[in-house]
Amino acid sequence: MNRTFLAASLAAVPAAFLYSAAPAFSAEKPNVILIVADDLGYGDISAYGGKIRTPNIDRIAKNGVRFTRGYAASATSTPSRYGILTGVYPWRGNVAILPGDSPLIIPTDRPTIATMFRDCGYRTCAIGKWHLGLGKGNSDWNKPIAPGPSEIGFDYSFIMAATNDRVPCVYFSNGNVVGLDPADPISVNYNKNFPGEPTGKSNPELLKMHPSPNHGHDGTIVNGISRIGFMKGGKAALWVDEEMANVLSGKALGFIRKNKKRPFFMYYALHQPHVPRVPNPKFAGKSGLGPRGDVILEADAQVGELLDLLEAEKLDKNTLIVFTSDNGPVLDDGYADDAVRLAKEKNYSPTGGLRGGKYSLYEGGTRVPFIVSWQGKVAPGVSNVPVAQLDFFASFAELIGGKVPEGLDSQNHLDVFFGAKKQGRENFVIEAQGSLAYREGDYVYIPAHPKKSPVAWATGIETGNAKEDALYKISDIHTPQKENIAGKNPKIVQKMKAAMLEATGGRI
Ligand code: NG6
Ligand code: CA
Repeated sequence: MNRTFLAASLAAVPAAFLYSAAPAFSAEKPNVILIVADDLGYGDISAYGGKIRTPNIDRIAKNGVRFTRGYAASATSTPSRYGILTGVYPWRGNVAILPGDSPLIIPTDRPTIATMFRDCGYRTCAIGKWHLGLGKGNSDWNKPIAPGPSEIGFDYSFIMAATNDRVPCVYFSNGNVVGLDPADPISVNYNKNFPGEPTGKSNPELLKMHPSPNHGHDGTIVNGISRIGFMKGGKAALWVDEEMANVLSGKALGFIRKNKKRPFFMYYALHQPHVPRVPNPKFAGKSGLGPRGDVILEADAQVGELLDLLEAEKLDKNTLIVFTSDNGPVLDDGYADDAVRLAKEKNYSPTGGLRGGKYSLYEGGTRVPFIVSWQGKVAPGVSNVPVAQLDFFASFAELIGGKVPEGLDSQNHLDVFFGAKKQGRENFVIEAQGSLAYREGDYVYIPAHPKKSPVAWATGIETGNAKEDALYKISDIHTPQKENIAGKNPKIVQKMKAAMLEATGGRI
């Protein structure tokens, strides 16, 4: 289908008039940069009213549509990212948080958002956090590891295998550990330590950042920080957390410089503010909110470097940028970095007042910063139409003339992403730690999950798993979800339950 876009000089005109819904045009091929932060909350950036100043992320918002009801598919990383890349609900395959030695969970014969872009003539890359598994299992980390990003559509990748709190703490470029000395091979084990290797548990005196009680994170020590899991060797290849932003930024900027003459798709998965939060000294102590706030400043500066390069290379008008987060925020996710105390002291809400957070079926789990900008094409503004990251696949396919395979859950809502339409997805199934909830219209229905924990272990976050069905109205921006209105509205509950069963094929 073809479309006509009008220029942003008409920015004063409401978005709905700027983007004509139906007319014919030939597919345009802007560069697309999809920035996905890690555990960044709705209230963590200033464009959303947060206290931490994020002028660069706000630059994207200033030029784009800022969604007040933008959703990740899941309240944790692996399933959320799986949804973005495959366009399929992660709960269909029971996708959950992966250890760092997991095999790739996306079948290589499955079309992904990256193969879709590549088939349309784009150069594609994945930079930063991966967390979708690598190799076939039982990997020899000292040899090229496949399948990985290259086998599911990314021409170039520079990634960490899982999370910054999990071994192996090394970067992988196109399937190879970067900077590996063959004389010092890497071994990884998620069950037991290697004899004689220090851990956070046995050698706390070696730590510069300590694990919180009752979380884990007391395995192998890398850069003075103990991680989840055990690894040995690869000393020359180990990452330095303080430098991670610079390293990833260098790779992202390098990719753009190299591919500026052709359309490119960049999946840019920032590592902040996931634990361990270790800012570059440039940002340490600058936010007043401890390391968690400092690394958000760092992430913002990283985004600034990207935007500056796009401007310098005159690519800014030809590049569609999405900024979002894989799931909601958490204060204590495993390290004693003072985030809880400082948030309390400064009355800081990383969810921006939304209930719950990471791991939660409440809004704080999946309702995240969600900005879409394309200068001159997308009329800047704020939209309260519900949108989902799951829909990037089908929507970008619509934009560039790409193929959407049969059977995806991803839907084309390009008009909504561009701020034009008032009607988006009819419904959306949310997942958190294997539990599901159902959103339709202004309501969210959280079925009773009586056997599951109401609190996400020592994070203290309410999961939304309760003994009874819950119904909440979520029409306003700062949805507190204080009152469960299920009891007063049995008919709506019944309707929502039936609709949910239909949407999930019988799963509740
Ligand atoms: C949890 C970890 C948490 C974090 C999370 C993954 C424990 C107790 N907690 O299992 O620290 O790593 O996994 O976060 O192990 S995510 O953003 O990648 O989903
Ligand atoms: Ca995350």
